[in-house]
This record gives sequence, structure tokens and C-alpha cells, in this order.
Amino acid sequence: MVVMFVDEARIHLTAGDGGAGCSSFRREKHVPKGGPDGGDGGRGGAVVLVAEVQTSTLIDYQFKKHFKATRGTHGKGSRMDGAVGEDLELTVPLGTVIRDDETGRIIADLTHAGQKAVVARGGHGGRGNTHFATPTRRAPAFAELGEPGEERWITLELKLLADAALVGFPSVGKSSLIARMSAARPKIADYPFTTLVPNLGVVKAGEYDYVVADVPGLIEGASEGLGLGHAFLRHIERTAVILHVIDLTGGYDERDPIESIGAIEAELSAHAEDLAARPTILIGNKIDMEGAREASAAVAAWAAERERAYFPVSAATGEGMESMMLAVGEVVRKARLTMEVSTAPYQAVYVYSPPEDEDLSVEMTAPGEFTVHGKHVERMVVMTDMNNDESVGFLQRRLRHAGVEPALLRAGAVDGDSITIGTVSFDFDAEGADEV
Ligand SMILES: Nc1nc2c(ncn2[C@@H]2O[C@H](COP(=O)(O)OP(=O)(O)OP(=O)(O)O)[C@@H](O)[C@H]2O)c(=O)[nH]1
Ligand SMILES: [Mg+2]
Repeated sequence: MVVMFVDEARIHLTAGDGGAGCSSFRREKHVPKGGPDGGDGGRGGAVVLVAEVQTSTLIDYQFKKHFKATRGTHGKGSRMDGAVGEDLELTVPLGTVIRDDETGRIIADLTHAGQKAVVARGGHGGRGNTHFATPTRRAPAFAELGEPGEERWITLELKLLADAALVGFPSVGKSSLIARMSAARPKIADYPFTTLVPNLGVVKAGEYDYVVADVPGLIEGASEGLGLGHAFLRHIERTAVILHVIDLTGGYDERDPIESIGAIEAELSAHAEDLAARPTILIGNKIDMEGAREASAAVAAWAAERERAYFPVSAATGEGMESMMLAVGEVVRKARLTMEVSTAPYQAVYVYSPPEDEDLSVEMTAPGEFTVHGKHVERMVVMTDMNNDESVGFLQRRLRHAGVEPALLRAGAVDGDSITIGTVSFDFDAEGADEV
């Protein structure tokens, strides 16, 4: 049995808007009106999710919910193009599934280190007026607006595997420790085998975050199936780091703390050889209790002789917890460095954007009212400066070119009907469109 629990976060992403194109004309001495020289707007930055080994939880996304990439800057005269907006990269743990909230569709499943998913695409920059010059229109006094960046709510979902497991005899305080280290709230009681199923908690300590499992107490013979034995030793197999907890008071069966270390380690290595070689941190718990400091000094000396990491703590008072949690974070970080990493650098698994050549369609929403759908035409509209007659005229021709007018006529639209494309509505004027 491998215990997993699901970490989830819902976040809102906004890609950068494209910068507007510029409408400008060359100015030279003695030349009354030079040709158009407006530069293009820069593309907006995208929001990109990157799978990273050193991130193991979605904890960062529990607090901050809104993320925005920078916009492209506007074009300028003298054919100066605007700067491209910077992509915003958000790191997520390996195994993060990204879902689009609106459609429920899976956008990406990032399983390898370095994999990237463009989740919100930056808007195109508007074209400057140089692009609209033709032999018959030498001085186009309009430019395109920038396209707004994509924006969406997504849900991140991660099935967690523990980085570290708290192991030890019953009642040493494993559940009390996870309760101190994380938001996990397992049952704690002064009798052995309180914990029957593992609990997982997300720990945040300094710059580290990692997942800790609190597993049922082990007893001698666990490796042969005694107690809750086998099932949980199997679980420990999958964790990179072992947090071996000892009760400095001797615990319910008055066991010598140092002897108890050997007893548990014998069970671990009897179960699987390599468990004994796993990075291990010894945690002496209940330092607040009578006689515990003397016992701790003995364990500390024993550990120092063997160059083993040892931290005396109290889950009850919090003493020693912070430095122990930081040390665990560091060992987990090192353990992750040896994890397999995809050799393919920066592989984009999925670029979120519907195909550009999506079919154009016309929908009658009410008698005399029509809505035109189509990514391409919607983009034309949103990038048009509606306050500029010349650019509106240009839009009309482009729409006709894209087949909007025949599609409207086929759908039964007549002069004067209300037409909506994206955010803009206007009256249908088939005749007028012809004249432009
Ligand atoms: N004084 C003191 N008591 C503690 C401390 N940590 C745990 N305890 C007590 O020790 C008892 C056992 O604690 P648990 O956290 O349930 O121990 P456990 O290791 O999870 O036990 P099992 O789930 O049965 O294996 C409880 O009565 C706790 O209140 C501590 O640091 N100081
Ligand atoms: Mg417990």
C-alpha cells in the first residue's frame, strides 16, 4: 500500500496583453508627409507552469491565488517595435495535473522535471500602420490594438507521496510531531497503536516544503508481520528520508532509548536491506519531561560517535522543532537531487490555445440579432480601434474577406440587424460594407 493524499489548489492566471501598434508618419525636414513608420506592439508574456524536482507540494498556491505575466509595450514611431512581455514561470511539483476549471479538461500532466505547459497565452502585439499601406492607401492613419492575454482559472492537483516518514515504537509521539510540523490533525493518545492508518502532512520550514508521513508504531517482529507490520514498512520503502523517533522517557514499556534505536533499525533492515541505508534523522522526543535531558545527553553522545544526525525536541512545547524541521528539509532536498530527472530539457507538453482556424459560425440569438463566433474574427475585432473610422473600415473589409458577410446572409441576416462579434455590436450594413 502506498499512501497518497491529494493536494489541490485553484489559481487564476492572466497572460500579458499585447502592446498596441503605432500609427505614425516619418517626419523629415522639407518632406511634408513621410510614409507610415509606426512600429508593432510587443507580444504579451505567457503564464507557464514548470515541473520542478525541488518543489514537492502546492502549498505556495494555497495563499497566493492570482498570477499575471507582464504586458507587451506599445509600438512607437520610426518603426520601433514594442518590447515583448516577460513570461511568468510558476514551479509545480512533478506529478501535478493541470485542469481548466471552465471545461474540466486536463490541460497538462507534468510528470518530468523541466516539463513546461503554457497555460495562458500572451496576447499578440498589434501591428503598426506600416502594415496597412497599399498602393491605394499610402497613408493609413490607424494601427491595431494589442490582443488581450488569455485568462483562466485552473485547478492544480497533486497526488502526494511522502518525502519522509516518522517511524518508531508506539506512543513515542509520532502523531504529536506531525501535528506540530504540519496542519495534519491525527488522533493522539497515551496508549499504543493509536494510529492505525498513516497520516500525511505538508511541512513548510524556511525555504523548504516537504511531505511527512506519520505511520503506525512498529514493534519487534514487524518485519515478520507482527503488529501492523508489513503494510507500513512497505509504505516507508517509498520515502526518501526516515525520521526515527525515540521516546526519551523510555515510553510505555520503559525501553532504554539507545537500545530502542537498534531494535527499530533491525526491523527496518530485516524488511529491506536498503531501508537501513536510507538517510535517517534521529529525533529524541519528550525532552520536556523529567529525566529526559539526561537521557538525551546519552543519545547525543552515542549519535556523535557514529556521526549520526540527532535532534532532541518536544512535540508538546515545541522546543527544538524549528531546527529539526530545517534539517529534515535539507536532507529531503539532497535526496531529491539524486532523483531521476528527464534528460529532455524544457519540453513543452501542451500549449493551451484552441486552433486558430476554428470554424466560423453564426448564431441567431433573437429575431434580428446574430452573434458571429470564431477565434480569428473575434481577435480581429478586439484588436480594432473602434474610435478610428479608418480602422473600422479596415475591419469591415477584413471581416468580409474572412467570410463573415456571406455567413450572415446565409443565416438570414438583413440590413439593420444587430451583429455581435466578441465584445462589439454593430448594425448589419451589407451595402455599406461593399463601399468601403
Ligand atoms: N510530555 C510530552 N508528551 C508527549 C510529547 N509528544 C507526545 N506526547 C504524548 O505521548 C503520547 C503518545 O503520543 P502519540 O503522538 O499518539 O504517539 P504515537 O507515536 O503517534 O503513537 P502510536 O500512534 O500509538 O504509534 C500522548 O499522550 C502524547 O500527548 C512530548 O513532546 N512531551
Ligand atoms: Mg500515532
